[in-house]
Amino acid sequence: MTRYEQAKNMYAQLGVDTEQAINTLKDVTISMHCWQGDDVHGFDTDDALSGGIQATGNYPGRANTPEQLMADIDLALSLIPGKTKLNLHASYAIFENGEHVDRDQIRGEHFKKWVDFAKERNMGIDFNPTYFSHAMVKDGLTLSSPDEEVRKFWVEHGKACLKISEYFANETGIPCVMNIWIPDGYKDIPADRFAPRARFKKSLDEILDTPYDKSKVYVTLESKVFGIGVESYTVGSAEFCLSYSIQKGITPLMDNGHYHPTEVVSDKIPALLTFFPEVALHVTRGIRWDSDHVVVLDDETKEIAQEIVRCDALDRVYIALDFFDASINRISAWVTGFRSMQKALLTALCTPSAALKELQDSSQFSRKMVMMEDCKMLPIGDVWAEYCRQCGVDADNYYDEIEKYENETGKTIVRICGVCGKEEQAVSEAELAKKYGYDAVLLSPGG
Ligand code: RNT
Ligand code: ZN
Repeated sequence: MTRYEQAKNMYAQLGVDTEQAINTLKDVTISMHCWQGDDVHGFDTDDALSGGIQATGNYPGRANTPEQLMADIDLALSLIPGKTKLNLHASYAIFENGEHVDRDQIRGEHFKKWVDFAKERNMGIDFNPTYFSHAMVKDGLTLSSPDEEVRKFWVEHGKACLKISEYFANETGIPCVMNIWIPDGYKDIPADRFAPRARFKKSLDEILDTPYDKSKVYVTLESKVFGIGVESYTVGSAEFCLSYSIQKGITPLMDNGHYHPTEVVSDKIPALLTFFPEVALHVTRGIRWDSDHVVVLDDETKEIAQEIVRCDALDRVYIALDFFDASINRISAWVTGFRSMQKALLTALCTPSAALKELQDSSQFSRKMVMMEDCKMLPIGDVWAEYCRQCGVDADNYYDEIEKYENETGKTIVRICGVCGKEEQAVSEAELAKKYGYDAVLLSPGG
């Protein structure tokens, strides 16, 4: 008997059908955030990342062009089992022939290359208006700004993004989840907490009252508790976003980096599913703050997956990942994050949930605890290996291939010898590239 066959029997004794679990997992779509590949830079402005979020680290190999980003995504996709969807930000518009329009004017055609890319790979596309890293973010405010010119600009951006989302859905034949997140807030104690929220509501109404095809575009609203530079107050708080979503009939999005450190999104999933037909997630890993570390197979990721599965809500939860670690190989970060989320889901699907629920309902709490702990020792790794085998990817060691690509593409290159052939002190990729007129700069591994 193979290891998988042995594992399958062990699970069967608990009433778990591993084949069914594997097949179910194959059908779960997880949305792939393009912004992990280039530290949330995008292609439409040279503005530094703003909005209270930060990508830290200077590992070489950041994608600088759409072509590089697409190639990087392709390698990641080849190492990720299961179904994915492309998750784009508006800032990843691709302008051609010298054309450039501002974010209030962008149209579907500026994303045609992404549509071609997605269609060739049978992927749907999710979308995000980009309310950060832009000159029209005035004093950190967008849709809640008291400056009508600013507020209107961003309302127009939201409307433009709804149209683009419709275009994605029409082109791919797959509905587009469009997520709205704004960074608006204040560093210090506000003198007025109400008016900014009233303006945010008005702006959202103006965007969403513009007709759009609700059968093709699913709008979600992401809340946040604080950001770097907006520590005292965020306009789009949890209560604001939940209340707005339920009133407007849109979907709330929970990013598990966006709550106080002892709050857990896993517990919030069943609470929201009681009231909302659908719930959306940004799965991430915050360390001490919303640090957006790569998702790994930790307790909360497992518990989030358990809740989705226990609630029988795989078709009611839109799962997207949201992290950006610039301190390690970015393709590896994607693959590890995706595999971790899938491992968590597989573990949940291989849990005898019906039996555990029965123990809870009959107040057999000691037995429930024993069974939960026993489940932790089950050979889930063998089921994972079988899932990977069936999906045509290796269960482990995927880093070798990434390293090979890293060496071949030359994006991760050697530190430039400048003029005299000596090693140059690396400042930043961009700075060196500018200095020497290269597209990408040569940095020594680890340098
Ligand atoms: C920021 C939010 C938001 C962004 C992306 C880039 O805190 O999590 O989702 O990370 O839109
Ligand atoms: Zn997020």
